[in-house]
Amino acid sequence: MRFILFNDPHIRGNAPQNRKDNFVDTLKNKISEVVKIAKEYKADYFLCGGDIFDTPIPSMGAAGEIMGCLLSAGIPVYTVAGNHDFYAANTVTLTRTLLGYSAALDKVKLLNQNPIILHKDNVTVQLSGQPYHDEIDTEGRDPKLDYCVSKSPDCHAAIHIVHGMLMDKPDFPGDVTLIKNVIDTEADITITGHNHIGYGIQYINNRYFINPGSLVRLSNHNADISRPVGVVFIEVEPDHINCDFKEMETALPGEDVLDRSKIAEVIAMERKLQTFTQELVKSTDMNRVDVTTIIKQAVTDSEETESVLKEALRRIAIAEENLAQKGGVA
Ligand SMILES: [Mn+2]
Repeated sequence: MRFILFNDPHIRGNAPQNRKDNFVDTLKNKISEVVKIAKEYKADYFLCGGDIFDTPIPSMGAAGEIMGCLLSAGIPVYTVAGNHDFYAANTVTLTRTLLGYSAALDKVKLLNQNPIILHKDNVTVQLSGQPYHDEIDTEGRDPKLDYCVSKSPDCHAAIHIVHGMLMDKPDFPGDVTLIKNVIDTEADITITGHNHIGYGIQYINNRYFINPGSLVRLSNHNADISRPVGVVFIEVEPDHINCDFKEMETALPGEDVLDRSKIAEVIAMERKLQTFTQELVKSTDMNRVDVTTIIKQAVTDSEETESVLKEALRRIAIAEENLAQKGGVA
């Protein structure tokens, strides 16, 4: 059974800051190449680590064209919802997003912790996933809840896809889960999105951990400019698993598509934001500063306040949705 994995394509109708090319054309070229590769490889399934779309409701023209190209391969697409795919880390809002709509029309298949079983010829694969949520990777959360699964003895391989910040090394400023802390998973292949730089294909204790990085370069960080952009071939045979990275031909050199002159500006801005965040954390006893966390920490645990908390989170999701529709944030 053969899979093509691509991560975080962030399909959108406008260009990220500092891209020098026509970004929609670049996305179309990338997805066309993914389709070409999948046909040549005779892939049975596409896998995606989440953030298929850059916002819950991206430009319909661009999304229709690019998704139309992907679906023209006639190969089922399995994915999990990433933080960009829905509002306020609240999966309830998925029904109001393009990803939810695509899933309702069976154009993409959304994975969750209840595994599905795929059969082809004499191979059986268990496939499950964990969408993004606002507790994932945070201190105090048992990472096994999101990253570790049990494998059915009837399967040749178990694959689990998570939209979370799994890393091989702790060199990221925000919430991170390290591979060594989820090494007990029974999944033969753990795939993660979310971290756009990726950590490639790691083979540890007879298990694969894979994040090839996002299908497009979205930031002008040095690591994003210099990394190879590509997909991963995954083949499951009765007694063997094979995973290979393939660099994309349509990925132009980072220098050609990202404006390096803005790097210093971005780094200075990030430093300022980090200092501001640290000050806020110090003065308030909070360890995270996104709005849903602030509200959760402000409301103490009791039955009475639980309904208040739910209502507040519901209203934040609606506010984010309204803002996004007005082109504010997403
Ligand atoms: Mn992403």
